[in-house]
Amino acid sequence: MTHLTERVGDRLARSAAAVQGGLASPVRTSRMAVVIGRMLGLAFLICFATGLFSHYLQQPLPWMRFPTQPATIYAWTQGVHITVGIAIFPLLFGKLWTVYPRLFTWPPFRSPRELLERASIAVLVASALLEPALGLVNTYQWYPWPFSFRRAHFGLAWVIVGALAVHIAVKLPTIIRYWRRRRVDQEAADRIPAATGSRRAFLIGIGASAAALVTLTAGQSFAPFAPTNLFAPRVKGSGPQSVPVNHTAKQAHVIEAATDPDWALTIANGSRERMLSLAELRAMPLTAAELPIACVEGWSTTAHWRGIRVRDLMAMVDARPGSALRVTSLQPHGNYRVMTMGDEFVQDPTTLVALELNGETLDIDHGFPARIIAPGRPGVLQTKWLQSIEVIR
Ligand SMILES: Nc1nc2c(c(=O)[nH]1)N[C@H]1C(S)=C(S)[C@@H](COP(=O)(O)O)O[C@H]1N2
Ligand SMILES: [Mo]
Repeated sequence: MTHLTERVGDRLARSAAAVQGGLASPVRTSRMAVVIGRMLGLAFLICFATGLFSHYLQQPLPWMRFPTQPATIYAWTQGVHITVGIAIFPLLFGKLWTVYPRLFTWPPFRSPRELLERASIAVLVASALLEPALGLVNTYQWYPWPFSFRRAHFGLAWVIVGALAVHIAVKLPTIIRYWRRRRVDQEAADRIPAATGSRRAFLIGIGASAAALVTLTAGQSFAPFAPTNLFAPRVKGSGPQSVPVNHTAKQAHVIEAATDPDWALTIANGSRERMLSLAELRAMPLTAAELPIACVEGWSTTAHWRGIRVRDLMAMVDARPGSALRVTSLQPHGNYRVMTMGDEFVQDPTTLVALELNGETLDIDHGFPARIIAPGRPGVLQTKWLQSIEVIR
């Protein structure tokens, strides 16, 4: 019996070795795995950092304070997040192409260390494939799953970072050994000159795919790329008043409430409450500001806004400086109906209840009669079709 299992084991090991031999290629080297691996590692770290920034802006921990200036800070970090996230695809496929013959190693592990290594790689590969795919689908405004995108994307990000830490720790000797091009490598290349050429071609291929993807999509976030934005879902300068719209007034079921001639904005601080009609708001001193709408989905557009400073409005109900606010939309339901704003944003002199966009009265799809526009915040927090603003602490 033991004899039989040994023979089967031998057979498997030999076939696995044969498969791996057949898949051997000059690009499938440890050096290549390290070269692509460190680019991927950097890309994941950039996405992780910018992703945390975006997540906590939307769901801050009590002690958190955020920069409000430069006003475009979120447009930048989120533009980088989406652009680098898209470039991850060719890097990831290149890396998997380089290392996948190791799938056929037999026996699958020989020591607890190898088991840990392979398990962490399985988790890493699965989550590293799923995470950018979820994000990409999200940029096309398609949410075909029942769970919250942000919570899933956030959770998976920690899984990737954890699995990556284990992977790097386990592979550290290899990483150090192949970090720099080595003499051994050079000698091998001298013997088979074709190998260096094909390795270079492989890397150029990955680089070119990443560059092409970035060139064809980054225009949604970065103006210089706008002329070559062929694939990204959002185009700068499109939409009413030259600003794209995510959810129209019709989709949000607010047309009736937003066009009601008796509409008034409620501002409240405890029992101090005031109602301001559109005419009263228009009669107040208006502040102008150049501010971007920077959607979590990656596109951004800077526009010219005019409206009343939120801090001036709140002073009318004696809100003390340092107050945080709850802003409620006329929208009857939906995730963006209620938004909270920390005091750093309330105090910024460019945080406005906007009445005008690019020199005209707000279009109904941009939040008529009044919307919030604040510097340095994700689009989801730029509440449209305002109903009330209340002090919460
Ligand atoms: N009440 C409400 N406000 C909202 C939304 C919404 O669906 N309802 N969408 C948000 C999102 S996701 C973005 S990106 C911006 C888009 O603003 P725009 O349509 O004026 O470009 O508005 C935000 N404000
Ligand atoms: Mo958005």
